[in-house]
Amino acid sequence: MDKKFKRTTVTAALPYANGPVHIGHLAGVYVPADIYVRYLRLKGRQVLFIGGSDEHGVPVTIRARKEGISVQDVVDRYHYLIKDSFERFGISFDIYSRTTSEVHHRLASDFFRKLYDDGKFVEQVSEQFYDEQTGRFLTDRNIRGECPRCHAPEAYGDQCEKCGATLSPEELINPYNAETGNPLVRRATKHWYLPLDKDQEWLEKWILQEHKEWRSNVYGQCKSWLDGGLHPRAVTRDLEWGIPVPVEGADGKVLYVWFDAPIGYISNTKELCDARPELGSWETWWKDPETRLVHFIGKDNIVFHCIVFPAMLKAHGGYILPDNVPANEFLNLEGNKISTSKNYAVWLNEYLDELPGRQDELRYVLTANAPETKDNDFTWADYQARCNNELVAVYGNFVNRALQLTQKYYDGIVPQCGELTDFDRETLSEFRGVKERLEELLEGFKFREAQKEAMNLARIGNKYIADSEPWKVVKTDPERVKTIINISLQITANLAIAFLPFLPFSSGRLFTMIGMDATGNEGELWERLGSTDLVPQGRLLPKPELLFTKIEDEVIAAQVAKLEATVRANEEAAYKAAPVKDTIPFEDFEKLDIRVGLVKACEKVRKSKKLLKFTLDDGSGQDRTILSGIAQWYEPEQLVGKRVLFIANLAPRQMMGEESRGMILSAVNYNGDLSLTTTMGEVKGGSQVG
Ligand code: B3M
Ligand code: ZN
Repeated sequence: MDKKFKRTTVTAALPYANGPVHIGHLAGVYVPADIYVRYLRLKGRQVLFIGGSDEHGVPVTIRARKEGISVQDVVDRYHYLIKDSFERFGISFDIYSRTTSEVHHRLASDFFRKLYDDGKFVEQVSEQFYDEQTGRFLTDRNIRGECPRCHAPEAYGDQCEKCGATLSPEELINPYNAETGNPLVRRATKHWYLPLDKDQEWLEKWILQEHKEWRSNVYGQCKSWLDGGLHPRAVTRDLEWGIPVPVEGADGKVLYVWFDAPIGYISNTKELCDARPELGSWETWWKDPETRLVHFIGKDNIVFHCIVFPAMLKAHGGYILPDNVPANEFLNLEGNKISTSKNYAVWLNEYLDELPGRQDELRYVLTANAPETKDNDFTWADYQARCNNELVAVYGNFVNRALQLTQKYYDGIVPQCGELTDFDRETLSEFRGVKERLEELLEGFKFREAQKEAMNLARIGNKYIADSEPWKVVKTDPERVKTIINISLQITANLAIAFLPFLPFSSGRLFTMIGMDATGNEGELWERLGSTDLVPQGRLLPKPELLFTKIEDEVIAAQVAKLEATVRANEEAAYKAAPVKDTIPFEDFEKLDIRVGLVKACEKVRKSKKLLKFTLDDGSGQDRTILSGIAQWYEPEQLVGKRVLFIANLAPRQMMGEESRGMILSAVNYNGDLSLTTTMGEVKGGSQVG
């Protein structure tokens, strides 16, 4: 870190309190932020780690309406659930507060008022869509209507999900309120705008010239925003839920959620420092140029943290600007986008209940697969593989051998280290530079690579003990074994230290198993990372336990099944029957001759995955052959003796060398599954259907 900074304020995006937090949140923001803060603390740096719930905005109001409860009830439920989840995952915030706090309402309101009094806003009256029945203005996402491009009936006010067109509500045909279905009218309303266009020049200099070191995905997104030219941005909304606009004549208007939320970082800092005066004043952490500000966010929040919030801070005056914004890309789940609204996620609270005590496993896998430079995918199969093949088979296996052999050969007492062989020296030399390598990666926000570096120590340890074969050598050269075990215990201690920022829970357990009380002196231990005299000879070690245990197949199968059930439920919920075809005269229907067929035989069709060949009794005395593409859904033998409905007077068709006389009728379910149609009662083959 640059010498000019004396302290660091680290913020992590404030998650919307409209649902639990999930693995995408952890991977994208909170595990990287926690690794970084834990590392800074190990280095003895002054750091504050600021978090909290984002409790305003549309998402929480949608959830409240959906559940028929108050918005306050929604945010109370999820604020505490999120806070608890973060605590249980060791996300070591110095404060995790919320934007419905008194402190925040006051500070955000004063912040807005200062910009207002200083004439930093542009006032604009514009026409917005208004629902006269509910008396509410609507935001883009709450407006639906016919897409002007593809005429899909339910395009959103900002985008058509069918053809992907980016829209504005004014373009929609017959716009209506997505919640109530009411038609909308246009009504004049006044809002206040942050004139970002006036910040274009200094933002270009500050970002594009002075922060070339920002991650390429962050720098690139800022550059494209700047190249596109900045425009004034509304900072107020016509909503009931939020922080009232502190200006006369602004009844019914609140601060735009993205205006108030980032200020939440500041108000949460104030709340913390007011409660803990030893931390100094909150201004020190937000206004002193010797404070470094780092924002951890997901890529969808880049513009707000690199352009809008800095513009607000600059307009207010006196604040520092972020020195770095290491935004991660997105984590997908089993190839699909994680979605709170579709309940498609691995929720942290459920993970903790269903896989108790496995916080470090998830922290490890999410860091190993972190979407640091591109979107990545979480699969339960990969989670199991990494846990079993890396944490258990490499890290856990090595430390277990070192500890178990200390028990077996020396009753748990650390043996003396004797003469070193070349192999010993070579192994220890690989440790020398580990601290520097780790620190360089951590300072550079390269947590994925840093964790790999720590895991490499375990690979070195595993190789050392496997190649030294103490269980063999003990028969011929017991003195040698003392050295092997002593060195293995030194490597074990180094692993506990190296993994401190990443896997705090298992490092804590491992310190206990090597008889080290690390509480409160982790910093000193970190400075000794790489040394080989961490575990003194003669120390009596407690009985060891396994550091990690295998993840069994059935645990993974249950998680995958849970996700599949969610996908099915979403498909079912989203299902809308296809529009009815054009009306036809009855005479057209009468041309169809639909009959009941009794299945006398049924078999697969060679070289076809889809077709089954039916032999039907159609009441004519002659067997009728019909081929039907339902082999994916039925085994032929289960259909013999069943009744099916078929169109008897279709022209015969050649299919896979067979003549098919007619069409068997199946229903196509919401998920594409085919289900044969049949009769309720026992009717004869050939009976007419009308
Ligand atoms: N709640 C958006 C999000 O959760 C927003 C972050 C605010 S950080 C000040 O992605
Ligand atoms: Zn469209």
